[in-house]
Amino acid sequence: MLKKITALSVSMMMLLSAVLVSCGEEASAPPAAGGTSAPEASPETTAAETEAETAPESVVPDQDLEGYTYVILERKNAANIVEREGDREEMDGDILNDAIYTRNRAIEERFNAKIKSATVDDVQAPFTKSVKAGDKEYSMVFITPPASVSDGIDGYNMNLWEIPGMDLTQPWYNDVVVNNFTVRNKLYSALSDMTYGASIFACCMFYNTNLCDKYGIEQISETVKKGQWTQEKELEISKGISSDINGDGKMDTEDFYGHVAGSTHNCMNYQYDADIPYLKINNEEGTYEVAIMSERLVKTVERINALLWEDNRSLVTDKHIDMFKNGQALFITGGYVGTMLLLRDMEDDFVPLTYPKFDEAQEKYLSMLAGSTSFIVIPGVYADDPATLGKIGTLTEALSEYSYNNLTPVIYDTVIENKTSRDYETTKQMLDIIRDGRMADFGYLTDKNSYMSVILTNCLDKKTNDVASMYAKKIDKVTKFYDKLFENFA
Ligand SMILES: [Ca+2]
Repeated sequence: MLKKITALSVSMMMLLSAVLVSCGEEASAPPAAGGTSAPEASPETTAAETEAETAPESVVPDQDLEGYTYVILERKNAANIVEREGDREEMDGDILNDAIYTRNRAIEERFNAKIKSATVDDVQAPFTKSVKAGDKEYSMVFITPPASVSDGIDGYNMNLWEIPGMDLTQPWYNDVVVNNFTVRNKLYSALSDMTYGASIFACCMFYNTNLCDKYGIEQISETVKKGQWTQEKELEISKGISSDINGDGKMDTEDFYGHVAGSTHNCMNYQYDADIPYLKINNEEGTYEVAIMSERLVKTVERINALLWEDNRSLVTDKHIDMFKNGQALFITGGYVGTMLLLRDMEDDFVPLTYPKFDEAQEKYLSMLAGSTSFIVIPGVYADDPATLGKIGTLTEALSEYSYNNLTPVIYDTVIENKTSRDYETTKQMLDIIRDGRMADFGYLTDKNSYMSVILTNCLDKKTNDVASMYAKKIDKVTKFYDKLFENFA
């Protein structure tokens, strides 16, 4: 059923004037996917019942938490697009605001608890300060993925496997993050549906559906559904459609392209979404292997170099958004799901698109999460306080479950607003695929010194396919760094 949403949150409106923040510009991370496909409606649930008031039956047992106040420390906003994911104090008619408000009040009532959010410009300093002081002022912290990992290693976070009431195998926790970030049975942060940015910040591309019709190309959404959306497919489609539309003999921002990007860094998703992890980790042993150097990487570098620099397929320019909106490119890279809000006044129709697979044999489409995503962290001050920890675990679980069932569908409606019904269905299908493929790469998130994680970008900048020498230059530094890091996980 097509749902028309008219309310638009203030934060979403801000995005319209915001600069497109690319996936990766902020060094972020990508969580993984899997456990987070769209909720399945139970048989007795009708479309009308997907409103926030009617959660499906909960797997979390009701409890009396004796008025416990659950305080979430979080950023005021992320990338000018996501704000106050933890709590909203009143209903204001905005669908997202009201969904968060309704969620929290419903959980408060069920568990006899209070849910509040403490917002700051930067979470890191107040978080570590409170842990050092032994203060129990925060129950939960929303923090960027890289910070969450290093805070864990530095001893500031609880091991999430040891929280009573939390079941990390539930679908409201992203299973790729749970699996890839658990080292020696310790997991210091996770991605939960509690943070709606987890849906907004999944990296994706977009394509112009009118241009497919114009050039006689199959709608890319169909190609995706058939499992045939691959790097080579994009190369093939982009080749030959670029043209010097003003006829001045040079190719620039006045002309037409297969693909536009804001920077080479925007293209990093081609690497991770082609299932080329940086590290392979043995969770039990706590050991690792640098896995990035592979035939897959070499091929990907060759192909994306060709996409960017050969046959005028692409233009890399800071005018990429305007050009795409103006119908001057079939594909645009460098955005995430929330970028749809930036594009909504575009005249042509557009649809979000997962990045291509390496080849058709790749098991599933992947979507790296942008660094503006928040992971959840529980402060390490509760280690000797199992009673409070149990309350925190219960509320975290209940909030995550409720969000998975009732908040996530609302987020889609917010970004899909104003679509025609034809595009609404296609867009929703593509968003489901993107959501289902969300992933984070442990090496990408933790690599602070070597920039091995962005080896594709480095090759694109230098317009070289010589991945091997790039790798050779960095591998010693990388090994030294990770030997130490994994030692510290002990
Ligand atoms: Ca020209």
